[in-house]
Order: sequence, then C-alpha cells, then structure tokens
Amino acid sequence: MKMTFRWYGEGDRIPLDYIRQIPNMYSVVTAVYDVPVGEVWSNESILALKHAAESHGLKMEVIESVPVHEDIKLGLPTRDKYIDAYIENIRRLGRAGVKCICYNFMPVFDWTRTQLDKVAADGSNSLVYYADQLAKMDPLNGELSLPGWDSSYRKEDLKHLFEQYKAVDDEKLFENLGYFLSRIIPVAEECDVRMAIHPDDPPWGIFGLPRIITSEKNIDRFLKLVDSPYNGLTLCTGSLGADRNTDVAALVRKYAAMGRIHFMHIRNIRLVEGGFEETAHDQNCGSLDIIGIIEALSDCDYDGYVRPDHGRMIWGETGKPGYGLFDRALGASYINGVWETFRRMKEKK
Ligand SMILES: [Mn+2]
Repeated sequence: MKMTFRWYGEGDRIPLDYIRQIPNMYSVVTAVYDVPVGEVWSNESILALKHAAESHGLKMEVIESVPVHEDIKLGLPTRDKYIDAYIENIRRLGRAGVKCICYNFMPVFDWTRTQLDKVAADGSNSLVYYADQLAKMDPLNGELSLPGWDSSYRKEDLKHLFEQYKAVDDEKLFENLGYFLSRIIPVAEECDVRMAIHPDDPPWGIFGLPRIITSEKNIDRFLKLVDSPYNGLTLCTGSLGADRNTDVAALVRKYAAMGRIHFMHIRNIRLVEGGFEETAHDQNCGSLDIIGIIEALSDCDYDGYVRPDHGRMIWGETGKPGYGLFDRALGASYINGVWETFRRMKEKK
C-alpha cells in the first residue's frame, strides 16, 4: 500500500511542507487545473507539478483526474479528437513518471452532495446527501452550484446537454465507455499507466441522467469491456457504500484479488434515512466496515495507491469542502495504523 494525499497544485492552501509531515506519505495525487476539459496538458505544467512534489520528498505517481469530455460520454462524432487529446495526456503523464490515472464517466455532474457544511453534534462539519434536499434542486434554473462540478456551464449550455443526454440510456453509456476504453487502454499498456475509473457518486442516477459505475454487476461488466489489468478501478468506499445493499469489503477483496484495484479512496459515511453523511474515517464513526476493507487489502497484499478521501472540517479549519488538512491527516494515520497492524499479524502467521 502506498499512501497518497490529494494536492490541488500551487493554488492549494495546504502546503506540500505540511503534506510531507504526515507519516508514511509517499505521493501527491494532483492534476493540471488550468486547461479546459478535452485539451492536451502542457509538458511544462505537468513537470512543474512533479518538480514541486519531488522537491518536498514526495512522488507524483497518481493523477486525479484527467477528465473525460462530454462528447466522449455522449458518443458524438467529435469524440475522436477528444480521445486523441486524452491519449496524448496519457503519453505525457507516463513520460513524467505517472503510474495511475483516476477518471470518471459520470454525465455532466461529478460527485454530488446537497449540503457542504452540515454541522455534527461535536461541532465539526461535513458533506451530506439527503434525497429530500436533492428533490428540491433544479439543475436547469441557473442557480444550482455543486462541488466538483464545472459551474462554468451557462444555463443554455446545460439545457442543451440535458437534451443530448435524452438519447443516452445506461446501455448507450456503456457502449460509449467501451469505445473510449478500446482506444485508450492499449496506449495505457504501452505507457505502463494504470487507468482507474472512479465509481459514480452517489451510485445512482441523478436529475434523470444515466449512471453506470454503480454496483458489483456493473463493475464486472465494466472490467470485461477491455479485459486488461490496465483497465482498473479507483475503489471509492464512500461512493459504493452509499448503496446499503453493497458490501464494500467483499468488493475490495474480490477486485484486489483480481489485481484490478489500482487506487483506493478510503472514507466512512453514516447511512441515514434517504441519504448519507460523511464522517471521520474511523470504523466506529460511520456505517462502513473500514477495518474489514483494510483487512481485505492486506490479505491480498495490495501494493497500489491509497488516499484518505474527504474529511470533515475540524479544529476551526476552513477551505475546500472535504479537502481540509486536519481530518484527512487523521484519516491517513488511522488507515496506516490499521494496515500496519494487519501486516504485523500476517508476518507472525
Ligand atoms: Mn472518491
């Protein structure tokens, strides 16, 4: 297991000096943020990130994300030029020493929450998703703003996108994903860069848009679209675990044993009526079997990347929702501690 931490580049208010002080920190997880979706990243920007990380004793082996242009997800005739640009990004990142690229295939919206600062009993705050709040949101009224979402869409553009997605159901989205993979995975193999799709978050359709990376059945189907070890997963425990029928630890065991998990996002959530609340990473703070998940990774001798996913805001910290320093650092230490305990037990057997 290699511990990593998301870093939003020089604009991140959390300095690399602080990130390197988290015990066992190996690599940053970052991206080039100044290029529109679908364009080629400059070598200068890629190398500037790498040099910044390395000058602080950290690697830059994981990129999150290289975003996928909507025309690729929609399967439009223009998709090939965007896939060509995507392939060039894989090549450039591979040359810069990147080993793993996280991406997702969610139409229009990235991860979705209904509130970013829900205050808990202990005074901390975190991201939450409540179905009744979502039902009151209208993505087309021009007022909606969601985290992780390209709010640069103009109202008319968004209406047009929603119109286009009327022709794309889950089957069609799978077909478009298959086309994309059939073109990029051979390049990923050649460049020794593992592609790691992030599950849809939450793992169900929102606002009438299709979503497919949601369940064991669909992930099985995804892995078979191109049956290569380079076509793998970012297994995000909090995303898949939002469906109370999903046994996340069992999925980690299954896909880690297959060698198809390249990147783990570990966080805990508390399942509540009609939704979920993000909590501290610790087993007892939420509904997920975090210890069982880490045990499964240890049993499979997982040697891919792990990062503490979203944390709460604690100790008065403010900043990017989900991406403060303090709670994610606590999460990294908790994950390290559980992992090291399982490794010690395994050595003794
Ligand atoms: Mn995640």
